[in-house]
Amino acid sequence: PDPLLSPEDHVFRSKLPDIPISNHLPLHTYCFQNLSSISDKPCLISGSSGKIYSFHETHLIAQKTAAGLSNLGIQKGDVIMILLQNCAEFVFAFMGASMIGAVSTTANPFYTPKEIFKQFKAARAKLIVTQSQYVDKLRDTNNDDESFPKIGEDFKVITIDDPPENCLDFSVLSEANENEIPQVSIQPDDPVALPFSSGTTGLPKGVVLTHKSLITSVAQQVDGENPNLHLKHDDVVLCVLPLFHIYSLNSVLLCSLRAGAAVLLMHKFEIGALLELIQRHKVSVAAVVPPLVLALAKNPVVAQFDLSSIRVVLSGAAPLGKELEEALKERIPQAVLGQGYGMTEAGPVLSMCLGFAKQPFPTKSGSCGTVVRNAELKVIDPETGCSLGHNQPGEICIRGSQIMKGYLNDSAATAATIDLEGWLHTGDIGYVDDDGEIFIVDRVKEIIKFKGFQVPPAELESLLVSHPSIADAAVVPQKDEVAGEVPVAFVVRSNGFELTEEAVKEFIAKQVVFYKRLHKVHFVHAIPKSPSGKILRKDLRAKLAAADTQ
Ligand code: 4UV
Repeated sequence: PDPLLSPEDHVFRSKLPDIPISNHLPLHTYCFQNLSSISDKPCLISGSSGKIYSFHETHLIAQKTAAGLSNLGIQKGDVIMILLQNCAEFVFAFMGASMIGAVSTTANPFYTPKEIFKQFKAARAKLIVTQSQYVDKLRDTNNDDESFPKIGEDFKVITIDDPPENCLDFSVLSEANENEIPQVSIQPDDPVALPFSSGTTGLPKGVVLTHKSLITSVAQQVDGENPNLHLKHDDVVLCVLPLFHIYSLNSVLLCSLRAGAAVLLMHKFEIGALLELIQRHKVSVAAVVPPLVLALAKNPVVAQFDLSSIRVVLSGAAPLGKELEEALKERIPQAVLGQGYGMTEAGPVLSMCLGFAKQPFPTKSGSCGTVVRNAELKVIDPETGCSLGHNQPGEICIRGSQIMKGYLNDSAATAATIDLEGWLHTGDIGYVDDDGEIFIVDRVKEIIKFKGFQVPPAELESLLVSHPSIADAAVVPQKDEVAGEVPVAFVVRSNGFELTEEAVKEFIAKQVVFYKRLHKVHFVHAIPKSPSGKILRKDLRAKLAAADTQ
């Protein structure tokens, strides 16, 4: 069949009309487009120090950082790695890089040296902005890899606090002369952000997000006469979710910058500090993940704080149970509580609750919102590829200018995710109800989500089979009350070896960030596989579910 001819497609659209989107601009120009009218308003608030940067200061320091990066040799198209907890410097580095046409790859500072360098190498980063406490990970002496790059020689390291040996202080960036920013011409299709995601299968890959994709995504959320996510100048938006993940980077930071709302930066989650900051700074919009909803809904300490300033709670990155949603509604009755549904590759937002709109629509609990405006969404039968109508579950696909350009240096993975008609296949199973609301019911892709963090099974499987006593292995998600899902392994021992569950768990724990650790190891005689050699994950998941109910 001709892939370009599919007149029968059932396509779902937003209830909001399409709007003109300024996605011909560079991202920083778009985000700071309204600067003159909000210049003195608070832009960034540091939760730990209380320091406030106005929009003018934020823009100026970003410009200085742009000049500083350029002084250090960073040019258009070069990649810098941001390895930071949430802080103002994260914003300066990201926006500064954008201003010179450079690209930011964001990584979790809790990653192990191995995980950091895998991403660093794949992204071909030239410089890392980090905290002094993480620099030891960047000079990992245990690594036997001869090609291991060296600080100062092969790449530069900048720390936002006292720089250790061979590292530079952040002031080389933030105190540079903003008049020395090189003139660069930035095209809409040029990359600006390079988060990593394993997508529907395999290992983490660089997701190329362009100026056009991010502007489109932000505009779909906060632009127009009736924005889908109505952020106001006097809003204080909670930024406790890590900025290295696209959810917080896009829907919290970039959307707030564009809309002129203040961002309250918290470098880590701690319930007491969080509640105290919400109360002190009168947080009005809170972007959260389901485990945070759980804490806010159930932790008794919440009752001691005044949360009456909150008017919007956005939950995303993992399924939110109806019961939990109802429980939080009782605690914060004045707030609109709803979900966003995102995927790194989708730019990331596919759908958002229309209860957040300036002129809100009624919405149902359990829904992930309605497809964003200026985009098309369809649900396809995973077997036939045919698009389905209302209330029929199938694979969710999205099309629009917001989706990624592709995976970095991986045209095969890109072609397997974005089809010839430009539809991005999410690997999520869901349906659209009669009111246009999206409900996610399952996932056909491999990914495991621990508290919204990605755990790619293929990564753990490749580590497992590198163990001399393991012949074969498969990793699948198991449902978990608090984390949503946890990774568990099925392992085939090599003949004649005594290998314990503890030994396997420890072997993995040493090599991965905390949320990728195995919660259980089941020893089996063989891993079920299809004739073509694919792990039958569904069978393994079913096995776990059956064991759970016994
Ligand atoms: O690639 P990723 O880690 O990306 C995300 C992004 C979530 C966002 C982003 C912006 C928002 O405004 C927002 O509300 C949420 O998580 O993982 C993508 C996969 O996570 C699952 C689903 O399987 C995606 O393909 N997921 C994301 N959001 C939801 C979800 C949700 N609301 N309900 C169920 N699953």
